[in-house]
Amino acid sequence: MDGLDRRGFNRRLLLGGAAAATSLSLAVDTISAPEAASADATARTAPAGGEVRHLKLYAEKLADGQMGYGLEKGKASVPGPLIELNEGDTLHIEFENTMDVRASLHVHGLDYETSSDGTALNKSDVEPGGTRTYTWRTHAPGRRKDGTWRAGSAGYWHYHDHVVGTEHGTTGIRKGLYGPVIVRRQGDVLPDKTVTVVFNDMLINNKPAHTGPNFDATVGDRVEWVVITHGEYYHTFHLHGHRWADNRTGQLTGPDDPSQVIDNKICGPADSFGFQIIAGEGVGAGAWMYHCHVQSHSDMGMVGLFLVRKPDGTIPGYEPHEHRQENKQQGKQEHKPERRQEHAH
Ligand SMILES: [Cu+2]
Repeated sequence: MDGLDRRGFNRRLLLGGAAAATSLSLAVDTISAPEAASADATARTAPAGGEVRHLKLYAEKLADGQMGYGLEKGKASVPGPLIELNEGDTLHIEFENTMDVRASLHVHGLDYETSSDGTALNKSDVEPGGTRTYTWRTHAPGRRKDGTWRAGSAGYWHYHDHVVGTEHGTTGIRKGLYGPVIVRRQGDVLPDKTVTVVFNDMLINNKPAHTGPNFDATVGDRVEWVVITHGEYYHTFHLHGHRWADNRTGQLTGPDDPSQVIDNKICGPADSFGFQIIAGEGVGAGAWMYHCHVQSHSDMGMVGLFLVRKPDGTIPGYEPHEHRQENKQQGKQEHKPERRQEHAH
């Protein structure tokens, strides 16, 4: 865990009921052999859903004027906690609004009644100091009575406020009231860790330009990325040195999976997608950039680092100060070297 994401680790909520992460310690060389996967099928997978779960969630004002969701009072973060479910699960969220303005919780991709819509339209928002239980349901795919196929809930989704500032939550989202949701299908491969990147207007995870966030991993870790966009602009998410499949899981199911393999994807407001990669697979440890590939956006600081370490903890060729200098010369916006240093290890 790097400095910034330590918070993220704490707020990670494993609703899937899976055992603590066991590292998938296949050597990079072994993975590159096509037959290795079937010969050594050790990946952990998601169990069947169907459980009824409960969660307490708070909306809070943060010290810096931003707003966040948190699992405990005083622990709100931007983005809010990762919520993971398995298809078939039901989640009851007791939502407490500790702020002095009305707030709500609105989710994408899941099943909910209008009473859990999180909008003023349906009177499903929450007054200052109030609480409300939102119920999210999920379902597995299956055939309808008329013979057509109904999609399951599995996917990389997200939740956000829908009332702060305007009836669409424009201020709430701008200030940080958003977070990731993952619904897994039975058999989906589970990651060693999950990181969330939210392009929100011209910031990533509401952090100042040029300050990341950075994410840490060790070569061979199975790292899951959730990418979400909010705000006014379209962005293109690009990760250096790694690629993924442009489908529901971001992974190929086998040699005949026709999904396009990509390393760059457009993501407009309220879009979300996710994928898993093996850190440093075929390319090794290093400081790998991720950034919005709209050139003016990356120049203005929509960039962070995927710091992939060797097992001994070192990152070959990575010198944080050089990177900082580059930003200083190229970036027009105010730069905060102290913050950058925080991310450096
Ligand atoms: Cu952009």
